[in-house]
Amino acid sequence: MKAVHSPLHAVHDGGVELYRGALVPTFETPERAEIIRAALESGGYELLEPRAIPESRLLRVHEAEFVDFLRGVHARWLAEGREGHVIPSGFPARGLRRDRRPSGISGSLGYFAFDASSPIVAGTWDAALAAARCAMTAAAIVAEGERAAYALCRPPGHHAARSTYGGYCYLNNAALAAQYLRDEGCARVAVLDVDYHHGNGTQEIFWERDDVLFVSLHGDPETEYPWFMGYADERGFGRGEGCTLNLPLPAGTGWDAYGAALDTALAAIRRFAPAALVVSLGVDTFTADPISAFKLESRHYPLIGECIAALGLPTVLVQEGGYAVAEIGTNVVGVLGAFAD
Ligand code: 6XA
Ligand code: ZN
Repeated sequence: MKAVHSPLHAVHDGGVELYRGALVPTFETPERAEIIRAALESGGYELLEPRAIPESRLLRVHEAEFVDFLRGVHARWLAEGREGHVIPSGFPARGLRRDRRPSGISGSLGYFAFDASSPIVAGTWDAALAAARCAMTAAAIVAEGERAAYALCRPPGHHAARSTYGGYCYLNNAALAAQYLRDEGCARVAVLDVDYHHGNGTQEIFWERDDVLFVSLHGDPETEYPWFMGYADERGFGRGEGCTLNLPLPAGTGWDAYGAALDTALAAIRRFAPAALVVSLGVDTFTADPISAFKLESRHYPLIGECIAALGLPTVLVQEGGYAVAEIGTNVVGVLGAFAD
């Protein structure tokens, strides 16, 4: 099985994030991708660099002004004499105007970001673009006839929406892969998000569409990030009504309840009868994950892979979260094993 990986991920090192009231070293580190890469190498996966897919493909999913902002914001930050990480400090909450983008950099940051946990450094744009290209390259490989391909995306993507970033995510890699498959002729595509956190960005991007099904299993947003989306009553809108399925699960969820919810998710995908599948593959459902509260063990990841592979669909697997770095490689490769040649 082919695995797409770019060394450029390492030029994004967020450094610090605001977490539970403290400025702490970020959980989303370059080491994560290096450990997954090592596990792929020792597992015999064929590692490829991403193709030079044109940046115009990003605009199939993201707004042009958002892409321009992400590309230029760090240089602008420096040009204005600021130092350190680019982090927003104010947001257009209820009662404030969100119909106009302030011209100043602080207002622009609050306009495009939805949290303070996603720092932008000098290399962020290059790494985010490389990750998006990894996902679209994996989609291209599957569109060309491979049964499955894996994209080792870092930074991750599923929180990034059409024109907002947050949750360590800048460009939505999984949504770009799904759209790529659509554009290459797949009539319907399903996105299955098994990351611990709800993929609010992917949901927003496909919210009003009936050609892409979004199904997500995740920690209940009553207590878990991203808090403001991911509830069971969100089902899509307009033509997309019924094409979003959220399965929030309580803290402490172990394999029995998780496996049952996964069966529900897979049944919905079978009913949708897609031509291809994109998996937002987070392994922060692992019991030792430092920011999550499910209780899956390493032996459960091959079971997840087998259940998904049993759909028999051409499948693009896109890396999302997972912060228990000692086990991240084992858990990711555990899922991928079911798709290996
Ligand atoms: C804010 C980001 C927490 C969630 C990141 C993640 N502290 N999303 O793993 O899938
Ligand atoms: Zn996550």
